[in-house]
Amino acid sequence: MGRLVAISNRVADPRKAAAGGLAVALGEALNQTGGLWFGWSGTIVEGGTPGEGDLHVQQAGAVKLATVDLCREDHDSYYLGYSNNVLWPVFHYRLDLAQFEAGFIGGYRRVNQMFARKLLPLLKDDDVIWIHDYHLIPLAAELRGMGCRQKIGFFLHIPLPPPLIMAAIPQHEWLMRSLFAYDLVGLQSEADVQHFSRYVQQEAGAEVLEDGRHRAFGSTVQVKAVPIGIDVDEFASLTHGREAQDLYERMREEYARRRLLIGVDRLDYSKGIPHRVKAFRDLLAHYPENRNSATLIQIASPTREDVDAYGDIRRELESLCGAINGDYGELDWMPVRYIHRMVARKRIPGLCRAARVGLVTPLRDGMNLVAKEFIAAQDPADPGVLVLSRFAGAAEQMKEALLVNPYDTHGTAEAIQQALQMPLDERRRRHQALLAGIREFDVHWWRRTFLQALSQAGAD
Ligand code: GDG
Repeated sequence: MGRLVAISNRVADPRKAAAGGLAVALGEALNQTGGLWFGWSGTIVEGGTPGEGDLHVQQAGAVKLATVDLCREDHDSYYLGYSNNVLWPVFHYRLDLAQFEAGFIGGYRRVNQMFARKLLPLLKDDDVIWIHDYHLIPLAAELRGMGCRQKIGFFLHIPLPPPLIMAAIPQHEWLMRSLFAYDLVGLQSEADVQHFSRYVQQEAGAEVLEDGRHRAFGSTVQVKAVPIGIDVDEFASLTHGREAQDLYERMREEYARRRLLIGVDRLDYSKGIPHRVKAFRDLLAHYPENRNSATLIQIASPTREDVDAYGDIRRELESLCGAINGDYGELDWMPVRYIHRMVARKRIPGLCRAARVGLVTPLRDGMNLVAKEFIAAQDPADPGVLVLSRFAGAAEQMKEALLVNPYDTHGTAEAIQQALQMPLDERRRRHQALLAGIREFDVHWWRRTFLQALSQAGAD
């Protein structure tokens, strides 16, 4: 196989820790193979020219990083506007939060065109190009228009919604047609593949061929569920690192008489954090034996703070946590510890391992890597229990978790109670099955499976 060229909105030095599922997974994949990683530099140039940006190239171990600056206007329309105020909410089924401003689409197309222009001279004939996520859906079409003939694959890290939700986006047909410029489109779940298939059949009269191939708009694309995984060994080894161990021991000591529940998320409305906190309040209300005992530590790391909806959820969460602590707290016990800061990656496994219950209850999520990290961090002899939303992509694979509907506050509280009461042998049995699953379908499986399918796509 030729060199791997990965393209995503943000690029991170794969030798350093990153927050956010895509950066973590791609960094791990590229670290293995080497190659080129292309994307936005993170720099916003005030007063720059739309559609223009300086290119920076640097070597980071085996990986060459090529990044482009964005001017303020492009950043605001491409990134804040179309990507995060249109595609992110709609793809997470939140039409109520979408802002369909006419000016956004121009910036989105302009930046995708600029990325194609900047990337093209860096490409070699036998490169395999792997484009990631919703910011860059039309990038292959732009590259093809400039004469690029290499294999191009796309992986969508977020859910692909059902046709009638997709159809709310004014440019939905253009977006979906853009996917036909790829040889392979990878999605997180079978449910997402069905949504794609239904959309293209209903809206574009697509013909469904073998192996997930779909023919429409005069071309054929293969669409396949390739659920993303984590590097289980790396995460498990972090668990035994000094930072994780120190934290684990401190937590164990501090919560010796109490039971710890943990949530680790970016503070995003898709993650269902307020719903989770309400379920925890319901637990305290209906199962009083947990008062003065069960403690929820919720890490909600800051993200996209310049998008309005994120300020709203922060305020909602702060007032909810304050109210619960006020209503139920004791002089020596705070029911909820809410931390709105990024926690060092090396410490997260220690926190997960000290917890009796992991709460991963998004309202909608492409996959959710935290669910898998929680399982990887557990002590197999005395593991914690995962309470997982049925609306996370991970639920298709992680059937031995306690699956919940996060909109059902009392139902979620009951599942938490079941997790807190679960006998050791059942905890072990569930953990063993979950661990075997995340080991088999780890991040290396994901990369291999996607790239193998890409190398074969369109070959016949
Ligand atoms: C997208 C999709 C899909 C979180 N807080 C901190 C921190 N994290 C790390 C976690 C985990 C990652 O960030 C989050 O991954 P998720 O998968 O939960 O979610 P998204 O960022 O929304 O990622 C998602 C993913 O792409 C991959 O395809 O699973 O569905 O939405 O690794 O541990 N890391 C550190 N400090 C924190 O405070 N260091």
